[in-house]
Amino acid sequence: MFRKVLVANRGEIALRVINACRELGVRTVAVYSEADRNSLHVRFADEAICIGPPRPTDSYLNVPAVIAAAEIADVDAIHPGYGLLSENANFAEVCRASNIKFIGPPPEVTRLMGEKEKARQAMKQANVPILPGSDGVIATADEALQVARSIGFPVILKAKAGGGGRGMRIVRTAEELPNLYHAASTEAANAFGNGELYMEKFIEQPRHIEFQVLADEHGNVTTLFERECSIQRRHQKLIEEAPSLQVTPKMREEISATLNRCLSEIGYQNAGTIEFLMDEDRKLYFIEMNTRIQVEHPVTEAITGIDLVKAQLRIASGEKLSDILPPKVELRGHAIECRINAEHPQKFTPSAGKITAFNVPGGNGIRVDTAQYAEGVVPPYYDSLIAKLIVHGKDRAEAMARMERALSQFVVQGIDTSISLHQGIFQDEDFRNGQFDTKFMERFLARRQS
Ligand code: MV4
Repeated sequence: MFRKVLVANRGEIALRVINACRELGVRTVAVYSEADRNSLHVRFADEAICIGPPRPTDSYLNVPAVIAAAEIADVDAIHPGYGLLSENANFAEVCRASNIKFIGPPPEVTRLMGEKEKARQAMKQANVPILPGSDGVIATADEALQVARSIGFPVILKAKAGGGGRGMRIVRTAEELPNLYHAASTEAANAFGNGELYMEKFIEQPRHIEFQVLADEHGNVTTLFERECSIQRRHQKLIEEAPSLQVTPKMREEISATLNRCLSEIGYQNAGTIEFLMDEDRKLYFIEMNTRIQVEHPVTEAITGIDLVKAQLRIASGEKLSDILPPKVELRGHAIECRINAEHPQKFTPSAGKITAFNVPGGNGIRVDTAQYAEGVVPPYYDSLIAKLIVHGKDRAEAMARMERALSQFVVQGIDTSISLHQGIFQDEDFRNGQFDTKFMERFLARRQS
């Protein structure tokens, strides 16, 4: 196992990684911006190094500053958490060149999955179901029209270098295609420095379902069930649960077997998530892969009993999955996560400032991942996630009752939070019945307005 790990992140995930290291007897080095001087990830790490001014580009995203801190502290490895540098293949390459283990997949694999159309073709090769679409990128609006006619409208144009919803356009008719093609390409060029597009059949009201995988450095891959992440607004997930009510044991087994084979062939390593869309016929189609630990990983931890961050550390230090996991991983009960954001519950405007009161719920089946505390400060420079409330129960009904109880005991004063929004969602009949897709929040908010 590593002697010392630098945690290249902030907030709850930095603390989550520090906790896993501590329990494995690994020393930790926090890095922090000037705005995070009093953060818990700084307080609970063995060492802490300030790497720059508050803005992420000046600190957490500053590769030379992070590497310098790693050299000065003499660490063996860097854990990138999620977001920030976690899916930056160049950063992973700099780590490799500096003899520092990057806790994640090799840079070549990160780069492959970052090129969304290449990832799509790689999955297709391995029999993972994909949507009808282009074979590779589309060079011109004319070619786009040909592909669209062959697969049938509506279609969606996506940026090859994109992901997370940017540089996408839904195209419903041939007439509007040329303009939307150029708009998507320009937006992608500005956002990602690459205007190349590909095309897929557009699914109107998909569910977002993703599978968690772990892969060791000896070619072994295990899929650890799925998460249902359809409750989102503007590509920001609000609630995640595991398992999905829509995925049958047979579907789960088939997808898992295919993914295990596919990722072993690709040479995948460490934790990863494979995102699927589910259509009205409950068929699953691969859309993209995330090569990092995700925000919502605790719901998988709850139903499997596996500590995914410890598994990441053990995999990166060369251990085999067979030594990390129990002989058979059973799916136990049901877990739900609410993302508690520092934002207005109706207007969704970010809310920075000092927290004046903070009471975290506890008790049976409750987990709270947060780096916040009473008298703590939410700086305006970073994403608005301040806590994750995760519940586990014997079934979805018990998990829901637990979540409602926990939400009612979660007190945050001094800033706005999404707690009351979550309470509203948990009273919604469609949500309670599991009748939702990625359009749920739009309908829910429209209903609330009137
Ligand atoms: C789609 C789609 C419908 N059809 N692709 C949005 C983010 C990116 N990861 C993929 N996204 C979508 N791709 C096809 N072929 C609808 C979405 C989409 C979406 C997907 C998952 C969760 C929320 C979403 C919200 C709007 C659109």
